[in-house]
Amino acid sequence: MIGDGVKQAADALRAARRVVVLTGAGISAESGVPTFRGPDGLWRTYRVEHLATPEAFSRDPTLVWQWYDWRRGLIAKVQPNPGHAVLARWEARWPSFVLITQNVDGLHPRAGSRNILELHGNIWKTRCPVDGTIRPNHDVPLAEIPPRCPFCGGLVRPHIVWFGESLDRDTIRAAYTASRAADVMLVVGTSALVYPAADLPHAACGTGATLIEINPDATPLTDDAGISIRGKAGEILPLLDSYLQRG
Ligand code: BV8
Repeated sequence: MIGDGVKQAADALRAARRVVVLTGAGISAESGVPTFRGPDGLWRTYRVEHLATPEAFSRDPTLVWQWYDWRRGLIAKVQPNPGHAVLARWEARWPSFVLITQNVDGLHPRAGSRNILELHGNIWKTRCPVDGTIRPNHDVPLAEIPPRCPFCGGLVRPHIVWFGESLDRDTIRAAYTASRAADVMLVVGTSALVYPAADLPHAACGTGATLIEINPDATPLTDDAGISIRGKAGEILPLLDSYLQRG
């Protein structure tokens, strides 16, 4: 029963001092941002190897930037949902609270979260491959496709981690440190298929954290989750928050 899971989760969170949350595309689904592997997911329509790899970008930077420009246009029209808002409020609730997200949509910072580890980058930033400069870019649509570095004139890329690329070392290290120190790890809206992000819950469990999963579907993490709540983030997180408020 959802109610029992939510009550159990509230009890575990109330007793915790160090809380880590790992989010995936599912937390943005109720805002209207398509997920990747769901029935209407992006990877159903597009071939990931044609768009989200460094090889795709060097082969056809215009096509890759057209895809990101389309996604940016879509994300610019949506708002964070109640699930994002709860996680933003929770930042001040525990002595240690770290939000780790796989999402590149920027909806967590827009909802007010500040202490965020963006494992896969951010669709609202570009990076110059020549000098590595990362710049915010919120133009919708993009002023030029493909966009160029204002400094060196070279092609800039999305500041996003593509398949086959390593994550930022400091970011993934901080994510593992937070996961290993956690009393509770809440995993919300991820299919838990992409590594190394999908390894973080195992790292948390390995050092004794209670794992709570919120997802309408089962995932490879479900069997390891001490508490698994079958539901939507935008509904379950506010419900969980109300249980926590009751004390
Ligand atoms: C790396 C950027 C070192 C693009 C992304 C074999 C085994 C293990 C690993 C590998 C392997 N072969 C290759 C690898 C490594 C590879 C990998 O993990 N591949 C997987 C697919 C097998 N990983 C990498 O390449 C990473 N780098 O490992 O470097 C290296 C180097 C070379 C070779 C090997 C290793 C880089 C990974 C980052 C890739 N970039 N995106 C872009 O976004 O534009 S990943 C992509 O998937 C997304 O960014 C997203 O962040 C990520 C995870 O997806 P989810 O967020 O989970 O979304 P999904 O749609 O899958 O699921 C949504 C979930 O929400 C579902 O469960 C659904 O039920 C649920 N849901 C739906 N509605 C709701 C909901 N939940 C709650 N509420 C709702 N309302």
